[in-house]
Amino acid sequence: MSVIRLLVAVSALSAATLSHADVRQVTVRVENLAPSNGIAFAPLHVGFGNGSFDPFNLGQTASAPIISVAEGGAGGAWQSAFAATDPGAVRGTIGGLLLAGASASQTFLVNTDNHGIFSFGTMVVPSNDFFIGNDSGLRLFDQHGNLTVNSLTIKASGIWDAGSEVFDPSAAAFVGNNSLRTPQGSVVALNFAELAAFNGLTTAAGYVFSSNLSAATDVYRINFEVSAVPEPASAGLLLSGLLGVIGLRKFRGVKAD
Ligand SMILES: [Ca+2]
Ligand SMILES: [Ca+2]
Repeated sequence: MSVIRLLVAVSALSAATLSHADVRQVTVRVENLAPSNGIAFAPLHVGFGNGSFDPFNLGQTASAPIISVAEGGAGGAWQSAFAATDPGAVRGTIGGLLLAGASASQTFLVNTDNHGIFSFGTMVVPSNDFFIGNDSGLRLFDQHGNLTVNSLTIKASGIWDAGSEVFDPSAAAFVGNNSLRTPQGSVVALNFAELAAFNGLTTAAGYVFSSNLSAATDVYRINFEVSAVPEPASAGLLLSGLLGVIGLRKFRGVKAD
């Protein structure tokens, strides 16, 4: 390879590095704010997409993706439907079972230009089919790639009932046999009052449940923190390697072909 070709390669490398200007490192931190011995949350399913994935709507029958979140928390259909609708989305699942007072976090590389819309969902336990999630995608960045939303706090009044499984403590996750279910055939609605019907039951984590919720009780927080993407170490190494080759050829008097 000639020195000129090497220099062209170096220029291309610089251009590739510059094209990462719209990519941000986003750390998502989640926290269960509910009263102690109250509600817990399944791992949080998240995605940064283009806004095309919309798993549920208030007043409509719950889709299979949101049922997979609301009835058991596994969210497999939520993740696969997200991937099918928006193949370029960055998706993940944060934490494990999140008891009151607990937190968890995960970092994602997000292209703020075309995948800056945040979607989330997770099951509320104990319940048959309750969840938190956003009915509409949340745009996190402005046109310059700056974060415009630092945190989201969800109140008890923002807890959804998927309307897909009949209330039955013996079939409810965290207090009963989650593999049992009776279809409800209703629609997605806001509902936190039903959670009090689980009061006094012993949970899978060993505590006696007491919901202690009013509409204004904060139950969950999602924080976003952004940092610049570090220069890829591999690109730096490649660059110094190319420059090294140029130097070595000059030192050896290798003729440029
Ligand atoms: Ca929706
Ligand atoms: Ca229900």
